[in-house]
Amino acid sequence: MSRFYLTTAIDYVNSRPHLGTAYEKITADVIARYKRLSGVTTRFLMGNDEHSQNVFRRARELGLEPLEYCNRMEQEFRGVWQALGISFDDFIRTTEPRHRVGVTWMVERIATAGDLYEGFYEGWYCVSCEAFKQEKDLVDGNCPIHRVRPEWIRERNHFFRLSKYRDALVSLFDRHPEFLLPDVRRNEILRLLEGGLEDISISRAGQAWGIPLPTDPSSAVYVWFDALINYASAVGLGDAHDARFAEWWPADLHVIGKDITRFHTVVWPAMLMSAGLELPRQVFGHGWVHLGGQKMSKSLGTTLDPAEVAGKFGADPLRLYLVKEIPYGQDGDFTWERYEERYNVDLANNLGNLVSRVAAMVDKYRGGRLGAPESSPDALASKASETVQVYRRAMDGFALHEAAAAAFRLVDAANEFIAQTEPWALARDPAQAGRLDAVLSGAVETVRIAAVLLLPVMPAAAAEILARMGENRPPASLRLDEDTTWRVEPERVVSKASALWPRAE
Ligand code: ME8
Repeated sequence: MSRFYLTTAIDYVNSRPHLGTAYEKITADVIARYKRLSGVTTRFLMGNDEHSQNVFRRARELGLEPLEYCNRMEQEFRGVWQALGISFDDFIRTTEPRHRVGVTWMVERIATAGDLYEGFYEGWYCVSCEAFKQEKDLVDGNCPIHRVRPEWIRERNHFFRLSKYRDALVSLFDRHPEFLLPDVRRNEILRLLEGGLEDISISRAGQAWGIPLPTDPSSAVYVWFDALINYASAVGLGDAHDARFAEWWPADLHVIGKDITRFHTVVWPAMLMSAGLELPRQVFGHGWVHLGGQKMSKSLGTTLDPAEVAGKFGADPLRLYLVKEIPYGQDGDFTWERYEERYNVDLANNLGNLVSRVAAMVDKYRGGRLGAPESSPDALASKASETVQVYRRAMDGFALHEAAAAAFRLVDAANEFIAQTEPWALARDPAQAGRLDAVLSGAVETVRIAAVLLLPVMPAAAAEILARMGENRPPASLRLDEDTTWRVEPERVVSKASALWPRAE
């Protein structure tokens, strides 16, 4: 049986989720829901990255123990993810014992492989990136991402022999061009590999907030080395590797932001190679969501609260906007004006209006019940089947925006069909009763198929539309193949209800 193990980056908890971090979880959720709809047994992991110095400092600012602070933040994060309809199956925190077991096991294995050595580190460190910086990376002496001056660090550290894995990584990228998508990200990493790799420090001396390095407990494991292991520790990496590890490792897909592709496609595979574990099959590095053209970042204070945005029209309109308006893999922009405009066009005028019109006509002309029509509108039926194919290809190639757009083209086709067939005119002529049945059934069927296609993107709204169109099976039991095939039902009960998306003025 096919299975799919999908993960997102785990978030630093020094502040609440923002629209950019939410974008990542929403797009990964669309992929997870699409896989489940396709009948693939899916495991979707998310979590929190807690051993960061910024987290420690934030807790102290608030006068809290770091763990107590992280416990509170877990609730904040879970609350936002729930409000956005994110359907993760597991949520890992790096302070959990299961993660510590995995990190300890992995560091010991890497040490046994001869890939750890002691050395002296001196250089710049940006706490917001949690990354060492070279002089050439800085702009006017500042971290170019966070625009703050990095700290100068001089300490005894433990190093990982990353340089040893350069050729193996080059060969990985050669053999598996699909390992890192989209291609722009792949090309960046290939250029980096061409320049050669330096070993990296994987410990921080004398740091209490973190997982003790098993080979030198006075040091903590460097937060990135710690964090990457979450993907494996969540499924039972450790001394005995519980049964879930055999079932779920390697991961099929890591969804991450473009700023952290180097960690996921250079450092992480090298760590796994050193430990003798299988590599993840694919990494997708999505782009940035900007806010009115500005980079969104916690440390710059230019963020937007996703729960607040979802509070305006609901979570599904926000999900649709982020998925459909931003080509997946590229950067995109959010402004309230554009958001409202797209809401009115796609939802109030287009899909929402279609659902209301179709239900109102079935109610008015047929008392809410449709029998089996004598014929089906062939052009509409073939438009539906062609849309399903386009949608599948797009989803399978991670062109989530194209998949959403395809579903909306089917909505357009249904609106045009109604405009052309004029059911209100057919209703005036008793001789056209059979034709009216066919037109109404065809419209309902098209709306039903569009709603199945929209389940991954707009789960709550699509479920509501399906219920209104008389689909009484639970959405989780629907399957892409069977349930997007054109159907002629012996009877459909269609319900009229209030407008799904009132126009925003
Ligand atoms: O990087 N638009 O955590 P994080 C889109 N803990 N994506 C964005 C974004 C934006 N404006 N801002 C951030 C970390 N992201 C580490 C990850 S994984 C083993 C450890 C993305 O809270 C960012 O690229 O800073 C990352 O994938 C995720 O949000 C979490 O960012």
